Amino acid sequence: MSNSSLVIGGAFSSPYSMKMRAVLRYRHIPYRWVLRNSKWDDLPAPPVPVIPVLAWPDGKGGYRDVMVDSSPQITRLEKEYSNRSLVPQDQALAFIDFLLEDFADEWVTKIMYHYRWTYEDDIEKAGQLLPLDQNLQLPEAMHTKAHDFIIKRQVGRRAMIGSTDSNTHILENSYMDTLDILEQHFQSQEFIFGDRPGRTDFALYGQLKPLLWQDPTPMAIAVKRAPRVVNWVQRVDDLSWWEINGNEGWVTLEALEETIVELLHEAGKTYAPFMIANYEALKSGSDEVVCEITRSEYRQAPFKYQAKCLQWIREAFDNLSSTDQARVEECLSGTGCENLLV
Ligand SMILES: N[C@@H](CCC(=O)N[C@@H](CS)C(=O)NCC(=O)O)C(=O)O
Repeated sequence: MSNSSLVIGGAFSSPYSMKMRAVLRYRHIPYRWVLRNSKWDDLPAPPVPVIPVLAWPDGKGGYRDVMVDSSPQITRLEKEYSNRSLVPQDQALAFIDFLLEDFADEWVTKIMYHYRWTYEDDIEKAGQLLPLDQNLQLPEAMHTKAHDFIIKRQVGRRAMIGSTDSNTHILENSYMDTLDILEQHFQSQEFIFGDRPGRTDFALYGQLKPLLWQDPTPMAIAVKRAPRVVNWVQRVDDLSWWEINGNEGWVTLEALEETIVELLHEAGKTYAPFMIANYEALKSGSDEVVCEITRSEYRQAPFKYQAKCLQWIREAFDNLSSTDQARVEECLSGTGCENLLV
């Protein structure tokens, strides 16, 4: 076993694992892929038991450190490797990319979870496939047990993510709107911000891979409604072949495609009110987040990690120069995302 490269421990059906593996592939960073909890998994326990885990070798056959959470993982990789960067040099554009990355990670993930664990065909497919990541030779009786256990646990967590009967139309409408916007975008563009992928591309890919390329209910919708987006997901899975010239290839913020402005509006209608209400609920000690999304009431229990995400966004904005803050404000004005910054 080679212990000289980075190791990523994850699972095939995990959106964030796929996100990070696609980042490593595109960036030409050598890595070893390990299925978490399989016989190849030799990684120490991370601080929080989630995937993907990224582990740095210590040069003596062990690991120097391990970390979780895909956004900070990307940030650390940016510090350690300079080629094929995901972050534009224009700090204001980089901020917009960071914001939309978080929209994908924290909102689109609700849509992903909702479809996978609500409809029978999707539940059944996930229940059959997920246990096999750990062991292809799983004996049949254990496969059945794991299938039942995973389904029970994941369906039981639906409400925690926000996938309830009364929120269903909000999540599903947001899926359709996001597909329509992206389908239109890819009629003239390769990636979200021009001719090279950024953090938003990989975050969207992570959530859209299950939706458009794995789970039957949302996949059937996407093939009819947004075939270009399905094909784009297949591309982003492995962009090691995509040619990059230095720091070139990014759009300028002032010439952002109209479709990306629409995507910001989508985030401003859904993700932004949720993130703000979630933050406020935690601050006031309330046990429920209630907010209005597209004229409907959206409810779920508060989520600590997502309050941290909002804080990171506010810090990133505070760290911009006043010129760049003004450029970001101009870009976000009227989208609903500007409300995140106050
Ligand atoms: N914020 C993390 C999220 C990672 C995460 O939620 N991973 C899920 C699977 S995709 C997980 O490990 N959940 C633990 C569990 O289901 O018990 C990131 O950005 O990577």
